[in-house]
Amino acid sequence: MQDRPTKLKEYQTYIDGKWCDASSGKKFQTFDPYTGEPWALIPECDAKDVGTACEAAWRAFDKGPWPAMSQTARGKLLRRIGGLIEKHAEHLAQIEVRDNGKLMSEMHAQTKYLPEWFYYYGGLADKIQGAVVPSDRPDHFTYTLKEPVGVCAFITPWNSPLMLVGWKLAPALAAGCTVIIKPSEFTTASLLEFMKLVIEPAEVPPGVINVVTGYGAVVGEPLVTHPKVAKVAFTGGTATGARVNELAAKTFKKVSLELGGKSPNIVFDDCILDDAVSGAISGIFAATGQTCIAGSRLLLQESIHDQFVEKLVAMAKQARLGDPSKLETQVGPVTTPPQYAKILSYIDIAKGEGAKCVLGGGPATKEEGGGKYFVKPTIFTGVNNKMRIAQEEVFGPVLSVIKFRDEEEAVAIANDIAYGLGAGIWTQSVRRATSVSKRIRAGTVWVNTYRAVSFLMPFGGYKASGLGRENGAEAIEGYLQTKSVWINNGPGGGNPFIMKTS
Ligand code: TXE
Repeated sequence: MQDRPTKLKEYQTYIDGKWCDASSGKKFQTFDPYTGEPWALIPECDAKDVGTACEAAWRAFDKGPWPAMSQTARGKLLRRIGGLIEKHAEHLAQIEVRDNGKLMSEMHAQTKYLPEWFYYYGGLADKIQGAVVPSDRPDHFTYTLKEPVGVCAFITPWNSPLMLVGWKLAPALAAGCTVIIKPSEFTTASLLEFMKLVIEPAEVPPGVINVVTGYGAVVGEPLVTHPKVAKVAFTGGTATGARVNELAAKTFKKVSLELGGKSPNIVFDDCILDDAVSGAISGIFAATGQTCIAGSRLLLQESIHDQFVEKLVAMAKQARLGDPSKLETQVGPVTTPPQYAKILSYIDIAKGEGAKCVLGGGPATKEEGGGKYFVKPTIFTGVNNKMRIAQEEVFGPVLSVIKFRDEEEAVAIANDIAYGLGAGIWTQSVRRATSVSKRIRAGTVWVNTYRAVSFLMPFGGYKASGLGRENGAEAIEGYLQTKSVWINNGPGGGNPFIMKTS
């Protein structure tokens, strides 16, 4: 078990290559969701600190070592960052667990995998190139340049704090952007440790990566509206994403949004049943259901419904709740008090709507392995797709089971939702796998697996689940803009009052 000291650790934030307090001198507490106790103090920044960070990021983008650095040197720097994350993966995972209550087994896997993003985008840094474009007029030479968009603001959530920063940071640095990161007020510490253990020793020039810590609207809104910010990359809830998009539009910023989901996990009667049961569990109870890709709507073909539910309940009942820092724990606490209240309120809503609770259905007691913010793995059957429990994101360990007759009905139910982030399909038929994957309106479809992500595969949402893509070569495009250059090697002249066409 990790050591849990009682004295509060004091953090500073990192702006323009220097460690500093908030300009107001204020600090706020961050909590360990397992014990419910505060464990660290974080600077409470405001619009003034945002202004300082934006100016620093702009200076670093405009002059100094960063824009002068070759793409190859940037690639090497990214690989150095990757190496330092590997070195400190264990420690970073421990901080994540203390701050967000996710399982050590999961957070360690995440911090060990995170270097791959920096190796991959480090490798791509000097493959970013424009093109020589054929010209339709004699004497003209035309080409394009791929240039960084400029200063980027990242606003990130509490569910996978470092990983979701890494998904943005690696392609942005590879593209040559500078960055300001506003982490969630619930889970700031791992990013500050990352700055100390990784970014400083990697010798990233001052102003290239800045952190402004603090509350959502107080720090987030001045960041999203600051004139020096050219792009906002946001991961969080759909309502906040809409607000960010609206604010950013006023100054024509580029925006990428990775928002919520209500993903269908569809089980056909020709699947390998035990694999699908395990896939359904991983879809909703892993990470205590606090993932945007949670398979929170389990669509079961009616011919296997009863048998499947029986196996599912039997397996979910075995889940070991407890201290997230212990490797044997399978379900940990909910990360934030508002999230805990939200999950419990949705359990009440589901009961009120007439769904049948066949497992869990409330807080987990100490005897059941729970603690302050624990919700029992909960399964509702008899859900129809019109109910709120089927349509709205709970972001917790609450599964809605919906019956379907055939492929046609499964696709109709899967798509009858505002979201479109992920979907699972369990079948042994290649025809069904390819055809249903094509018809589902979601950014990712997993067949006979669930929750797989990689630096190589684009990730993002259809519909209300977001805009743009993270990961894969495509993500770099979000941090670049194209410049067209025309060079006239011939005589000037011609009619100056008309557009120059060929
Ligand atoms: O997220 P918020 P919350 C979903 C999930 C959850 C709900 C609310 O359903 O129950 O969102 O969670 C910053 N201007 N997801 O309230 O508010 C905030 O400080 C600028 C899905 O925790 O979206 C934090 O850094 N920024 C999700 C970030 O936005 C603002 C992950 C996300 O917080 C702001 C988390 C404002 N006005 C929640 N208000 C996913 N896609 O994985 C807040 N923020």
